[in-house]
Amino acid sequence: MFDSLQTSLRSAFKTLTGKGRLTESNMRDGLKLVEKSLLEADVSISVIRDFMDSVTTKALGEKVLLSLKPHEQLVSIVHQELINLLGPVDNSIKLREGATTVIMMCGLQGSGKTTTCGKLAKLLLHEKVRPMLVAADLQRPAAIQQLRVLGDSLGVPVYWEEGQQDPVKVCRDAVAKATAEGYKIVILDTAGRLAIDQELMQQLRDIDKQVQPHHVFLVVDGMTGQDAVNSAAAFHEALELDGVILTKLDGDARGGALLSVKHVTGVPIKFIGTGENMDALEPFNPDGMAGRILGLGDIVGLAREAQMLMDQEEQEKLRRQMEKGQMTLEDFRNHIQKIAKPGLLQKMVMMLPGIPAEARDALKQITGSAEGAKAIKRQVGMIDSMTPEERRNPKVIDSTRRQRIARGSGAGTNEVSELIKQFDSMKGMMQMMAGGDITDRQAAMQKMQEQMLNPNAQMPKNKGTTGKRLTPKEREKLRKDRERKLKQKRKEG
Ligand SMILES: Nc1nc2c(ncn2[C@@H]2O[C@H](COP(=O)(O)OP(=O)(O)OP(=O)(O)O)[C@@H](O)[C@H]2O)c(=O)[nH]1
Ligand SMILES: [Mg+2]
Repeated sequence: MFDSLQTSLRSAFKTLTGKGRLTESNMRDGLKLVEKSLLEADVSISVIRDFMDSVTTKALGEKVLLSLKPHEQLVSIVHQELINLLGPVDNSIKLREGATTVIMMCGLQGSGKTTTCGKLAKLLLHEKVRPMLVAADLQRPAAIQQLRVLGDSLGVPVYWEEGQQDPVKVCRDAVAKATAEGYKIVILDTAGRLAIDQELMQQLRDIDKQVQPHHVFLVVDGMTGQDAVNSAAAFHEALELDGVILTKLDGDARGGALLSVKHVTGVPIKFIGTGENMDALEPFNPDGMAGRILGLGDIVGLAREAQMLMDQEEQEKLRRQMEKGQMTLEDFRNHIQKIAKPGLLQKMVMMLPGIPAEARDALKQITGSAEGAKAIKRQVGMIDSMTPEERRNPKVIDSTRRQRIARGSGAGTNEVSELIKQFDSMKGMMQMMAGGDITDRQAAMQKMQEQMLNPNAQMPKNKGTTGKRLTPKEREKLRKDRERKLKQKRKEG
């Protein structure tokens, strides 16, 4: 996601690292590079101008110039401004109490409306809300069929009318039926056009007027940059949108549409589409997205992806096990099997903080490849060859047992040792993730990355519940040291 923007921003910040003392002039050089990165990402000029104004004012402030790590300060200023630019967002869908909520999807041809209807339906199912989909695209002969196939695969009913020419009537009838049958949500899949034309807008306005949807979401192809933003403005004028859904951010989208659309139209981004399959819709979260753009990671997004894999009960069980460091190889097997879903591991890797671009590419390859899936299968095979006792307590696995497990699963004995080692360090990290506050979790993340990048590295064993966390006293001392140095620096400067 936004690989080129990430790389160019990173090199902008890099110009400031290692500078002995920061002056207004070298900060301005760094800022120019930030501006260039945004231009290259096809962000709208007016957005860049406003964005750079506020970043510059803050970055040239005395506090930054005097700080010990100006480059980190600039990252943090840009981070905060990105969040301001993208947010705030409320990505809940307000359901009407005891009545049917109607959502209308609209957008240009091929932007991803139909696919997104399916993804949204899946998300709602996960929330235990059963929606009805409505085939209101009568423009393209195959459109109804496309939605019906999607609905079938999700187990969601699709409303359609054979031979009907009038999309307004289809929507009206569908909403009447859904209301009568007590559906909580109806999603209207409307037709797209190659470009905005009067006929399309009139059709959408007619649906809007006669059906009065409670939400109108515009689906925008995130790969299209500035054009997308211009069309969004036109849709907003005609329909008064309440949210944008940006799709195809998994590809080589440059980021222009994402960074411009809220600022230019004033309409918030509600969801983002990150793939072709039905799971690939995420509630939009400005903090997480700003973090991902800067390579700082998206902890919230990561946690959410993990949560989507399990139901509440499983989650609670896992949390308790993690907290107590009681996870067994059996649990480990169940979890890696779930993570082995195509594309999921890859997506999660992309949300991890602080991975350098080259390493990210390598990880993307591994996690997206058939090899990655095969490796997981082998691990599952080894665990399957263990006795219940061995799964509960891998410490009992001596060399005889190791040989038996290896024979049973067709793996090498060294692979069995490797698996146990990996499980041990993971258990420690999980314990940190479950028990600690945000700093602990970030530290655990960092460990996990090191482990991924260098699987042979020895992981620190986790002791007690807090891992290697500093005591409040130690932290206080560090803080005082920092302040003293800063004061000293000010005096010298
Ligand atoms: N990679 C990727 N592909 C997507 C995403 N969303 C949609 N697509 C693909 O984009 C293509 C068009 O999607 P549709 O959902 O048919 O688009 P539409 O807006 O309904 O198109 P029309 O009905 O013709 O106007 C399909 O091949 C989808 O699989 C996404 O988030 N990522
Ligand atoms: Mg469609």
